Amino acid sequence: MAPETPGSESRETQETLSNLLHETRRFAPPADLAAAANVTLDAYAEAEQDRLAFWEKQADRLNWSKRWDSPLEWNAPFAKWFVGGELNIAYNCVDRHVEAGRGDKVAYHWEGEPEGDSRTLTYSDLQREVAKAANALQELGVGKGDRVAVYMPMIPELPITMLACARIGAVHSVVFGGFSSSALSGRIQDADAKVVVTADGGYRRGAPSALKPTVDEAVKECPGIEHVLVVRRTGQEVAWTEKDVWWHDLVDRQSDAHQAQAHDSEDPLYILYTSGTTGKPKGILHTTGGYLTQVAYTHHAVFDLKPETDVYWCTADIGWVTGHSYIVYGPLANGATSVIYEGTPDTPHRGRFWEIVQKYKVTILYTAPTAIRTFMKWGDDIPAKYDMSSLRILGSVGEPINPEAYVWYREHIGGERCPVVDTWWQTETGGIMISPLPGVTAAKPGAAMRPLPGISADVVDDQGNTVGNGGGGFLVLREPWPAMLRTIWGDDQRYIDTYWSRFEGMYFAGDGAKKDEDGDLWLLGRVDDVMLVSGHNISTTEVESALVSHPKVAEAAVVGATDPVTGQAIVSFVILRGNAEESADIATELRNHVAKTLGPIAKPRQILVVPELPKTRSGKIMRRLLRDVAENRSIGDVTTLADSTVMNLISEQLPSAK
Ligand code: 6R9
Repeated sequence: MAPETPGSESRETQETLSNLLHETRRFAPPADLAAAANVTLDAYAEAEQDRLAFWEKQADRLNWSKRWDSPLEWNAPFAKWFVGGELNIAYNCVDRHVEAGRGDKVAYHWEGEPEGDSRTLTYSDLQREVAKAANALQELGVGKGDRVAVYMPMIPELPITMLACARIGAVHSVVFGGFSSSALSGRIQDADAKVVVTADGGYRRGAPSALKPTVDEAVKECPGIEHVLVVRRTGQEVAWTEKDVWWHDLVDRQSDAHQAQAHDSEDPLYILYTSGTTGKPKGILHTTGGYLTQVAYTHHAVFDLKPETDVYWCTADIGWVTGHSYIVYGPLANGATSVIYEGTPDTPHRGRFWEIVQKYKVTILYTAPTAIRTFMKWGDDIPAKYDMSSLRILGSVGEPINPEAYVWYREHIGGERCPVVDTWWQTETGGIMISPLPGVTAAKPGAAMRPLPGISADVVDDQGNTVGNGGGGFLVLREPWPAMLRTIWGDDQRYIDTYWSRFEGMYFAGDGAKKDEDGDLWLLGRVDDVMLVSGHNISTTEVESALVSHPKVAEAAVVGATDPVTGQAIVSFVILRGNAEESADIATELRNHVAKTLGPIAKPRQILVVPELPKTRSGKIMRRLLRDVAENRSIGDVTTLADSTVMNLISEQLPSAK
């Protein structure tokens, strides 16, 4: 990390976040885990000494058809990693494990949402399926560099399609199965895709949910689409056009052998759109060699993956970057055995996740704070019914994890023995950047702790100066990293403007962060969400964490609403825990609790008890919509909400809560 300067001046600036939360709990790694850990303290020193040599060593985890000439070409802000190297990602994720005699090892335990509906795919199975799908895509005329849009439920054909694209050098663009036809057509048009792979539908909340009609709508707007390849998953009736072809008609008759070509280290692998709050979605472009290197290394390091014995489960949707990097590419590159679950955690009952952990003896679980808070709300007695003694490491991603949620996760899911790794990263970073190492770090609940070996992250003030310990400001990345986005698809200027213009020579992540007294990093939410109350910048995360630390609160979202006296005032939306009763003075109780925990400056002006919060499909709270409610505006664009009815529920609640 960059040298530190005293933080006192920078703490005064208006642009700098107030540092309110003090957390003193520490959880050291269990001794046996530390003793056998994949990565030890030495890795930091090694990477510090020679960052590029460190990443070259990690690139050697992969099988290269042609070795690179140089590790990095940095034409800021444009990077090329492992320049001149060639490899095939599908070969690295699948074939090489089969060739090494591990073909019978399970790659995926797939669990459908309907109970009893499951499939097991070994690495040999996956090799055959990917080869057939690659042959099928080629028969449809898909070649190297062509874009393939993917709009599918969480079924095995989804990773198979991604790997088939990677194998032939086609670029996949996976679009969340919950997005509307206009969101889908916009993404198809932006990437100029020529094929869409989809399914008739998928299962969600106990019922088949159609996908094909949405694709039909979207394709009408996309003349560039030549074929639509359709998996039969639910057996629903579907309309059919001359562009449509069934997966079972085309793929099943293909040869299960396919010769993989080597691709350049910088050939595009995929585009993934991030919605952002304004403007059109950004097509984040990832390439081949550097991306696979970093996701493989971080999956090995952060989850301490032992491929022979671990059963790893990342509960994310594959349509989110977390699924790309940590369900598909990282785990497969490492030869892991993973679980994929198609459905929702409460179908057919609220113990479904823990039933799956018990069934497959899952050892590593990677999920999101939003899910953890939901489980807290449902009650401790649910996970207590299952045998989860197989678990050894727990991960969190997607939002800052509130200390209370962290402690609950550790205790009620991890049996107080499993380290929790809070992993900070973004679609743009491609892989995990800041995280504890489970065998090394004495982790603090709520802190992402330190940049991983080989990564240089820092917190700067509004002038771009590094803040001292105890200071807050903006999270930046100082050096290029292997899995970094290469650009925004078709728009280099927007890439420069969005990420590389706020601070000279640094990548601006858009997140607020602080360094505590030990120099450990805490993420404080998107800077767009920061509230300015009586001249103090206050992070939404800290106030939400204070609310969640109250025994009656399961979830909280806070926003700043215009206020004649304080500039902005804090308005809180809370969901109560399953067993908590809504009493007349709950608002006073919670306001006082926040004042006691963080200080009077952070006391919310209003507390509104609501049944749900607006979230994206990856579980991030959409504070923008809550600001509309708090400021009595009509509610903005809700197209990326997981459940578009939520805003009605909240609005209905308002008069009584005020
Ligand atoms: C992987 C992913 C990125 C944004 C990021 C930040 C938030 C993700 C976090 C976290 C605090 C963590 N975020 N992980 N904030 N602690 N451990 O989520 O990618 O969907 O692109 O979102 O998510 O705000 O900037 P993406």
